[in-house]
Amino acid sequence: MQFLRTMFAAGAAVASLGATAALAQDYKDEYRVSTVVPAPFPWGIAAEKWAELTAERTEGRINLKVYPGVQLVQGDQTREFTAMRQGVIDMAVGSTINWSPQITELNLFSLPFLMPDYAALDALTQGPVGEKIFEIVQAKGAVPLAWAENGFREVTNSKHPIRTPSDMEGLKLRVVGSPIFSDMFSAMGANPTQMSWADAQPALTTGAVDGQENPLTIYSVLNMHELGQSNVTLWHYVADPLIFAVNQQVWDSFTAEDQEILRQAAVDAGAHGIEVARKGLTDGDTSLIDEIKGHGVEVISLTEDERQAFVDATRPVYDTWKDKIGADLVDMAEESIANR
Ligand code: X2X
Repeated sequence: MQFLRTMFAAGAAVASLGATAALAQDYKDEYRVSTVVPAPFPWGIAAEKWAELTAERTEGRINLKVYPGVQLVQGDQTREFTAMRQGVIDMAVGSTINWSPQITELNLFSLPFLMPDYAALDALTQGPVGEKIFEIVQAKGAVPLAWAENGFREVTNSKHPIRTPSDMEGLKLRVVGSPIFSDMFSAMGANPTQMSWADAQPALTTGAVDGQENPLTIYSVLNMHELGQSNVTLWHYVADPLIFAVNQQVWDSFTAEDQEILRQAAVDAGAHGIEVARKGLTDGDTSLIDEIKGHGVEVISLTEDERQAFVDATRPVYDTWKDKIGADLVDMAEESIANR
């Protein structure tokens, strides 16, 4: 019996080798990895680390090259996922926000005030919700491997401090090209304008918009205080994790051994990226916030009541989008967060 079992296992192994027929010599010279921002933003650092670890561990068999600025889709970050699925892009380290036009469920992370802290974010990405999200991404045609982080998105502007929804009135704010963001800022009384990241930077420089929302790491690397963004409100309303993913055919072209190396390299690069993304913002280390304050920027932390006013103002958007995302998934997320 043992002999038969061994024979069967050997047969299956040979059959599966024949089926995939992935041979390292068929590999491309370079695999193109899309990101929105380059190093030294934590996002770009995560992608570069993935490339570095992959090259090292495959002894150069797999060579990733990072293309920041979503240049492979002419800067249109909302087309990144489609381009990866179609093979225009081999791989990406992409924001859940930017892939949400194709994968509605990714709007989960953009539900206003769903995640109160980093433990809540981790409870989602590292728990059953994260697994479910990866199944959904896989079903949409790309192979998800690991998580990294853009971060909690804070609102900044050049006009005045924001403490209440009424402070939002009339502010012209750049938002990402994902409909839930327009809905949220309209609900708060602001004047949101959808723009790609490529267009956002000149719009901030010329004052065509009054403000924007992005993680503080983005604010800091770009020196947004020099662009007149002198008011920062820490409200932690949403956070966008990043997903490392690979086009399905590209993935299938790798040997099982190399697939595993690529996956583990993404996990390790993601862990590094998350550490960098949280530096100066967590564990009693407020050095990044202090650095921003040091430029004369007014940095406001909301009281519990002030925060609640924003929660209330955006609740109708939460409810509408809960249905669009799928109430079951949102329920699962709320439960994971409650039990974190
Ligand atoms: O466009 C943005 O604000 C950015 C850079 O954060 C994303 O790509 C989601």
